[in-house]
Amino acid sequence: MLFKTNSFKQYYQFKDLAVLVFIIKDQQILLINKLRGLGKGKINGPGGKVEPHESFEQAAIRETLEEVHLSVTNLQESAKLGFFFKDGYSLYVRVFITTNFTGTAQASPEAIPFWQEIQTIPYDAMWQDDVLWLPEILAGNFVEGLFWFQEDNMLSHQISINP
Ligand code: 6OG
Repeated sequence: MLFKTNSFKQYYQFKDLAVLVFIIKDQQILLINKLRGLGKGKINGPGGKVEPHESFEQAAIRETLEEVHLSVTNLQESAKLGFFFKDGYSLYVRVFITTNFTGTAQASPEAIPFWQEIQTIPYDAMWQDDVLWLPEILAGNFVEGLFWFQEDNMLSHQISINP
């Protein structure tokens, strides 16, 4: 799949497409302990890969329901991120934020959800890129970013805020 970023004026090819969803309630954010897949053992938001013939938004709604049993609406697209791994894998991720949801967060085989104060997001337990863009989108900014990884280690990055 080819994607062009507004800010980097270049096309990039990605192996997989995925989504992340951050639900905000009062001054809290819904995070998960990821139990399987890429980033297993890390803290992240609900999300996962986009299936064929599904839009990014449909994937965001489906993954949030599957992983934490919450129905989300009014998703705001907040970031477009590209990840390139040394082993050749690459992933394009669209990130959504919402304050609109119904249900009570419940664990699934993929995730253990928990509400965290936004002021104390545990960045040390998350992917290394998160601290670079999550505070920006929580502040209402739109982010485009490209990140190069060797396994869990970020080697370099390019970020554009409100491109
Ligand atoms: P599944 O394996 O669950 O899809 N993901 C990342 N998230 C962040 N914040 N940083 C990264 O840096 C990530 N790499 C992948 C996107 C993978 C899920 O993991 C997220 C998807 O929600 C490298 O199907």
